[in-house]
Amino acid sequence: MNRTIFTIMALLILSLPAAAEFQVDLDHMVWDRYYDNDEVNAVLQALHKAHPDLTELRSLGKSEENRDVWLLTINDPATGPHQDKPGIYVDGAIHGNEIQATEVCLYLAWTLLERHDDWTKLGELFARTSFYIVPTVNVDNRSRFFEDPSSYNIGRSARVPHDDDGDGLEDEDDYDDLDGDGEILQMRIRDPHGTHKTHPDDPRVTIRIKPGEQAEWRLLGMEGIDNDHDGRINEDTPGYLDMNRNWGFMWQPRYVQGGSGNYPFSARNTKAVSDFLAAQTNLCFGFNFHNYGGMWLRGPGSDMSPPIPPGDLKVFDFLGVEGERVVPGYRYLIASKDLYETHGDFDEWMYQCLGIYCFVGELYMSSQTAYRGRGDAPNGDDGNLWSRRPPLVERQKFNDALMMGEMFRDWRPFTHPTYGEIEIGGWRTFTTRIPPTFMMPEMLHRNAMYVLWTAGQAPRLSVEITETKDLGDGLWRVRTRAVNAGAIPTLSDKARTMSILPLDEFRIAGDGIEVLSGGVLLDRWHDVVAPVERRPHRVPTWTNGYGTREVQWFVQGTGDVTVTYTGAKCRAQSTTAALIGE
Ligand SMILES: [Ca+2]
Ligand SMILES: [Ca+2]
Ligand SMILES: [Ca+2]
Ligand SMILES: [Ca+2]
Ligand SMILES: [Zn+2]
Repeated sequence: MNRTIFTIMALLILSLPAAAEFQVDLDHMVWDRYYDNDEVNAVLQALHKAHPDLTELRSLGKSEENRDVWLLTINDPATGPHQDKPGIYVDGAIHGNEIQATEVCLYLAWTLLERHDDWTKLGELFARTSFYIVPTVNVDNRSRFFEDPSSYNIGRSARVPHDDDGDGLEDEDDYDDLDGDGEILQMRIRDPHGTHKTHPDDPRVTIRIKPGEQAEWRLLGMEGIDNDHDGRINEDTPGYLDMNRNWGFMWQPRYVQGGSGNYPFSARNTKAVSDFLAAQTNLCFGFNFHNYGGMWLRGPGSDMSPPIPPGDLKVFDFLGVEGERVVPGYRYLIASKDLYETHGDFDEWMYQCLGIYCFVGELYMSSQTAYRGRGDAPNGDDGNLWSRRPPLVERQKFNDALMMGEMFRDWRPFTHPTYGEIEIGGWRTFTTRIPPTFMMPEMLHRNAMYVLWTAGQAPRLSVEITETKDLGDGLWRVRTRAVNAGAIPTLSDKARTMSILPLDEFRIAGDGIEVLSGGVLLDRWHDVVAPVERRPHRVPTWTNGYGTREVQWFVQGTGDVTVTYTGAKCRAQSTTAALIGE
């Protein structure tokens, strides 16, 4: 290269203004936008830096493409170590294209850390609860959603290479941004013998013809060419492993459950997250945020799964109904019965293997893009009325009135190497499964507040000694009671009946006493006790949501006695009384 030209070019490059660095300002966070992976990480770092005592930020592991899967632990150590308190786990974007799930996690973390000093009740909740937040499980595809030409339907899977079409090559025929507009949109071709026609009320809308009608178009799928010249287009896109079919309960091979992977936890991210969760025995509730439908989903996810015990159903139902209130429009549903059957889901594994209650939160309802006045019927039948999605003509009216038409890319001609003269257009990347940004703040707030409401239902025990009865000759009857002020039991029925975790313990201790017998007090009026056989100073038990647990001991001696209740998912509680003879 000519030296002068090189110098001029170097000067030109140097004189260009640097790309605006993203600066996190925690005091003025903006929530009507989407944060890409680098920005999410910057917010996490900023939260950690601003609250080093209240947070731990650590990578659970590296993804297929070597990105960190970050866990932000939020806990006030002044009120105890995080593992000694009931824990709430929240994650997002296990499907990489479901980007707003990450934003809910981020908003939750920000609310907890930035507002617990301002809101008294949040401060109380903050003091007694630990939060574990993994904003992005599928970091690879959520990153690529922003970086690569994309579509709301592209990027669900983990980027584990896979030969989808069995031609010996992996991931060889991806989508292509043919017109270079940075998005992967629809292709259509004019064809009188095709399947679709233009909607009479809106020329942008292409609808399926009814039998006997004259066709005008044939849809050709998403933008792409036959990259490997095998006669098919977009037949082997990167991936495919669905991280939400890769968990180790009722996992099924690919011929039963598409996308399940070669074996459970074969995706690096699911393995990393599961290792953390299995060791975190204080967790009492999990949220797994996805992006479509407006639902709080619980298991069973599959007809093969065992039924949920009645006690746990009560807990799910109580919490789920409240979830419908906090986020209006959401429905509390059973995944396998009300939606469809799946195998190897995250929430199923959480509940069935770890005994931790879990909801899938399906954020955003496209019914929110309806455009109707009082008494208006749905506008423009597109044959899609079974769903809650407004008809396409109506969505276009919403698009025009509220989004200046920016949600849809109008059809534009393109010369395709295989198809010839075609058109490219359609609903743009940040639409359809993703809400318009002006709807974000309310969506984030309502969903985060529901997580906090649920956290407020975590086991919260108090213990009291209800009786110290002097029976003479240094013999005492001591009765004690634990009261759970939360709706969530100290152990789920699943965890307890399947012995997933040891039972909680009520203990009595005192320097001057010998414990003769002890057991759960079943009926205090008729003295019905279920005595423990060995080591009577410790009575294994649990306490139901909004429930009580009473325990009785006979002890010999005098002096102070202390009763203590300990359990994996509740803060230890104790109280003391003096046994002093007459
Ligand atoms: Ca292939
Ligand atoms: Ca394009
Ligand atoms: Ca091909
Ligand atoms: Ca191929
Ligand atoms: Zn999903």
